[in-house]
Amino acid sequence: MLPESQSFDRVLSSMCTKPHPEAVEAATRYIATNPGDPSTFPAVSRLEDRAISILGEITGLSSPNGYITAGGTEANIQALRIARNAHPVQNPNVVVPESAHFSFQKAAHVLDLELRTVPVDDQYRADPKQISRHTDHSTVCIVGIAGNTEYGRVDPLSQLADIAYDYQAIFHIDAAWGGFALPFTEHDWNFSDIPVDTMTIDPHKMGKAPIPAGGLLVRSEELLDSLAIETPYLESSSQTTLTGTRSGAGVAGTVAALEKLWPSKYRSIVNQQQENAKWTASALSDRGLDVVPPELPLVAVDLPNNVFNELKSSGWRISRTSRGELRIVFMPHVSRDMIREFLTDLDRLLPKTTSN
Ligand code: 0PR
Repeated sequence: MLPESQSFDRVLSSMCTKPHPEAVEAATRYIATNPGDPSTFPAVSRLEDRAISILGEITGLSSPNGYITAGGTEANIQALRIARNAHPVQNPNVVVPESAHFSFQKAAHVLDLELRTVPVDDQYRADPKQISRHTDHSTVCIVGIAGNTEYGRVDPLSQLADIAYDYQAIFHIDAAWGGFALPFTEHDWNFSDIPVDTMTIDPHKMGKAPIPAGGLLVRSEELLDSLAIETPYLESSSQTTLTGTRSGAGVAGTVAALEKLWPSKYRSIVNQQQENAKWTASALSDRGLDVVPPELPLVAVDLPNNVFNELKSSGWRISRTSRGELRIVFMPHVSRDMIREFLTDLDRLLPKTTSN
């Protein structure tokens, strides 16, 4: 017998969450299907079309192309592969803000691209001047982050798109985490707001689909087709995915979650978590702590090392930014009560540990 699986109790660091029960049921039902072989498994293949069509609605893309990936890492690798294929130049490079997720380092390794990592501004957003300074005619892709991993910040995306346009580079947006929150904000971030070519948006993060379910969306069929590899012994003639055999669980779980939650339930989850994030940020400031206030539902706060370690040993699942702040990601399972409990534990530690 395997031990009990873990619950999301006291989990403040994860960008995944408790999936919707109907999505779990759908994922279980389709677990043995393979959307990588659409002629043998047409039902799950139709579901994937449905998933991409709803993700198109969410991201303002009226004839969406793309597929359900294993996660944000695969989607980011594939986006850079599209960019490299679209611009066959010598020594191609990709320009990313330093806030970019480490999956871009993996992508650059796999694709043998030079990764130019550019300093962010004092608000942890990409700095268009710096991005422009690092871009040249061997740049095949500029990446903007719509909800970065450490601070939840949204880059100045239309300015980055302009730079990409000037250099005829692909503009990729990584909305892996932020993509399910941004439709309910004032930000310009999607395909209809700005000329973006490719986008990562992960149902297994804010979308409440079970893992593994990432999303790659591509503006044109030609760009997606640049990934096509012939599959001679399958009935379908080519594959654009990175993986071959894929579980239909990710696809079915995504469709079930999207049909259940888009748009009104996602809207209420996001509004509630924005409120929780604001409330928590001011509760932490009231305690004299240095807080990075939330733009999307994510708060970072400077804590003494020993306090962080004590919280960790008392069962809180927490993680740090590269600068050392504690990160709280307000995923749907993070309730106001959970935060109150966290603050109670924090209050027990703060006076004791900061006074010595
Ligand atoms: N892009 C962004 C903006 C991300 O935040 C992440 C993951 C990715 C891409 C890569 O996505 P996949 O992990 O789906 O390939 N960000 C979190 C991280 O690595 C993911 C995470 C999820 C972390 C659950 C912890 C956890 O328990 O930090």
